[in-house]
Amino acid sequence: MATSLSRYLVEQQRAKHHIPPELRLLLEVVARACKGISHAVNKGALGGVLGSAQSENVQGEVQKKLDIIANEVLIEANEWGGHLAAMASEEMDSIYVVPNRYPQGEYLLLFDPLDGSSNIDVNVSIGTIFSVLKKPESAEKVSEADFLQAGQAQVAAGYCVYGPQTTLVLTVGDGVAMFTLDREQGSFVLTEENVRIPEDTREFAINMSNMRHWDKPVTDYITECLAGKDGPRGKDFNMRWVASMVADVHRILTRGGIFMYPWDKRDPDKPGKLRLMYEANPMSWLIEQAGGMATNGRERILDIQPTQLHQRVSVCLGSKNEVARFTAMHQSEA
Ligand code: AHM
Ligand code: MG
Repeated sequence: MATSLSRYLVEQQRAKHHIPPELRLLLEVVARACKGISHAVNKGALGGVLGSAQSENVQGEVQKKLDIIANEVLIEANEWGGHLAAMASEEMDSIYVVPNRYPQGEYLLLFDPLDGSSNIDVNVSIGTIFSVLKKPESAEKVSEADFLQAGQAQVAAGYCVYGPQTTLVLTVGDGVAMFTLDREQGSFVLTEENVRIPEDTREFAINMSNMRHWDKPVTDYITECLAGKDGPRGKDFNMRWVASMVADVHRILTRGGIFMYPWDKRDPDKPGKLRLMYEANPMSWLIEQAGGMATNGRERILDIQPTQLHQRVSVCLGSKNEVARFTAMHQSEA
């Protein structure tokens, strides 16, 4: 018989003692919210959810209607359960503290409600990314500072990709599991366990249009890949770029590859495009749990001590040997 997400989580709690009951319930609620978002995404133009919301988020990016809908679905689903103290989102300037009328729990939830916003209106895969932290014990009144924990402190992380199928991918520190949404049953069903990323790959993902702005180690690495069989790598590479991190990471977890969104000279004071706490950290933990590697070119992403909720970071993640090579090329430059 197929294993549902609920059963998988109960096993993680009871038999494996990986998660306490409160975290299990929290993850069930996140999954339920993802089902709701999947439903809205599926309706598309019929649900009147496409297009711009005529507003900007804290990072100055124009919000799409679905960015805001997904954010609301996640907040409304999670605020009353009693498991959370506060939430943080790409779409909110500051943290959302659970209102006084509900009990406050011990966990902090961070999310990018709808990643890959530029793909919403063109019917290409998008997704929700989430990360769960424990509220520090000393904290009485929860504050933004409580969220500033390195990625290695995460107690759960995952994403839900809304593509040809809706797939929820999760880690609680016991490997990576994938669940496919069965729309007839209305539940997520375990379809892949112990996901492993091949250590080698011939497929890279980077936005090549930024090439003239890259730092030398990035240019050197990609130049080697492009030289293919005739170059120092002695093999041909293929390229993919969906422009939805969830979809690119999902491909890498499924068949290997390397994904890069490095710092570049367009905006030299910005450390990168992607956000550390609700994009890079959860994805990096998933990748490491599947045997891959994730760095900012110089250090392990999960070791970075955040100083700001919305801080950005350079990202390189995926098949171990390629990420190691990319990172070594940066280190030899230093
Ligand atoms: P978003 O969270 O506003 O959607 O931005 C993040 C997305 C990633 O999913 C993707 O890897 C990247 O931005 C694509 O950026 P670009 O359009 O510069 O290629
Ligand atoms: Mg995003």
